[in-house]
Amino acid sequence: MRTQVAIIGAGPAGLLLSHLLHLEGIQSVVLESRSYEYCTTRIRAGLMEQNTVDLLNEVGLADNLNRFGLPHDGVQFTFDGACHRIDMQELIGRRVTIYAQQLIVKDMADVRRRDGGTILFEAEATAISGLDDRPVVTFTHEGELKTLECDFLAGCDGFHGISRPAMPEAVRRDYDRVYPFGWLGLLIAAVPPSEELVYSHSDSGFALFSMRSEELTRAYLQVRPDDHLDNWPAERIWSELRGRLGDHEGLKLNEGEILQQAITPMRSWVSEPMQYGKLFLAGDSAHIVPPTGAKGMNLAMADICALSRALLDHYKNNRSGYLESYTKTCLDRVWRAEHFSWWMTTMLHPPYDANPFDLKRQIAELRTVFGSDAGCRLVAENYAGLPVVPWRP
Ligand code: RFL
Ligand code: PHB
Repeated sequence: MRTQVAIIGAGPAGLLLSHLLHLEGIQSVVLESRSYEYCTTRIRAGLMEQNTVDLLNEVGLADNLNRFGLPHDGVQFTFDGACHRIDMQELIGRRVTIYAQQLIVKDMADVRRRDGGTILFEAEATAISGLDDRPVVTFTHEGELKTLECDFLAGCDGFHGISRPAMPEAVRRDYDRVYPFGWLGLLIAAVPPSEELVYSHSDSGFALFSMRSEELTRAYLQVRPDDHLDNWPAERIWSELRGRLGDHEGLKLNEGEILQQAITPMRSWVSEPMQYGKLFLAGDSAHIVPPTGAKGMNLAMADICALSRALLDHYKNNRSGYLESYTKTCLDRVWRAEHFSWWMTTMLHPPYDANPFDLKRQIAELRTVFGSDAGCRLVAENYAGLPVVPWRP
């Protein structure tokens, strides 16, 4: 097989790239190790920045997002017995939207299939060669070993993919921080405590109350990094959710069946550079953020805008400047999101070895930020999303 751009991974990054290239007449093939069913039902992110929503509208991917997405003008933070609301709409004229990652993945995969795009599910890339000149990907599909030749290779294969390790060790540098806590993610058949997201700091740990619909709560509890689901029987989950949300007017914890639960570790991690020869990394294959800032999926799509602009400028205008500056364009924005996600995480999670001074200091920081217009604006600007480069040259 041969194509112009080979894409490994049918997550938000890979599928968006394939669609944008198609809009401008550039061919691609997407290789995805998992099945269509797995990719379109796996529960992960849920919050989209305004930029992401605007982009998906601009490129014809937002029909379901506009019908079923839940736009939020504000977001709430509880700590020290009080609830603070940040009105993003009022402060900066922007907002965020709740729409599940597996649904936007399904929407994008379905649009690619409708448009005759090639996405090979259950096709695992096993080796990469020729990155300096003519890349070749070896993959297994329908029981056979096959090869895909291309002009460019987009490594959209997430943190555990094969693209990043295919770069020579000597050119790469990793920046890493592992946090001393994880998140227990819960999907609950109950009306969410509030119409907006609530981030709750408490002495017994952080909790986040999000949603997937008006009847479906998505909640997260700070847990120890090596914690196990066996340690979290339903009574403990409910008592921690109730305790950490606290008593606030207008916020009501509703109980319901716990439909799904899983523990995720938290880390910050960046690999630099994001390109080598004809290989370009995008999304989680190049960087990871802790979920507290809700940035991962949004960063993946922002990288793709830079990559699509660079590839289109090469194919349409025979120019290479955007390809050469790809890493810098992405990482300038990525590092700011890394900082915001780290900041939200360290500000909102009491460490397990915190002494009374640490807790008082943390509450003072929360009061400094949320008690100030400038602080609220800073949070709003970063939470609703920093500017993204245009996806076309
Ligand atoms: P993905 O989604 O991991 O997709 C990579 C795809 O590559 C495939 N793959 C391969 N295919 C072929 N051959 C191989 N050798 C392959 N190796 C891997 C994989 O099967 C997979 O389908 O990466 P992408 O596209 O970069 O997207 C990144 C996002 O998925 C991720 O950043 C977000 O889910 C992070 N995240 C959140 N991001 C947000 O923007 N807002 C949120 O609210 C948010 N909440 C979250 C999150 C992540 C979470 N977890 C589970 C880590 C909440 C949680 C709990
Ligand atoms: C989610 O709804 O899954 C979600 C929302 C905000 C976050 C993290 C996850 O910061």
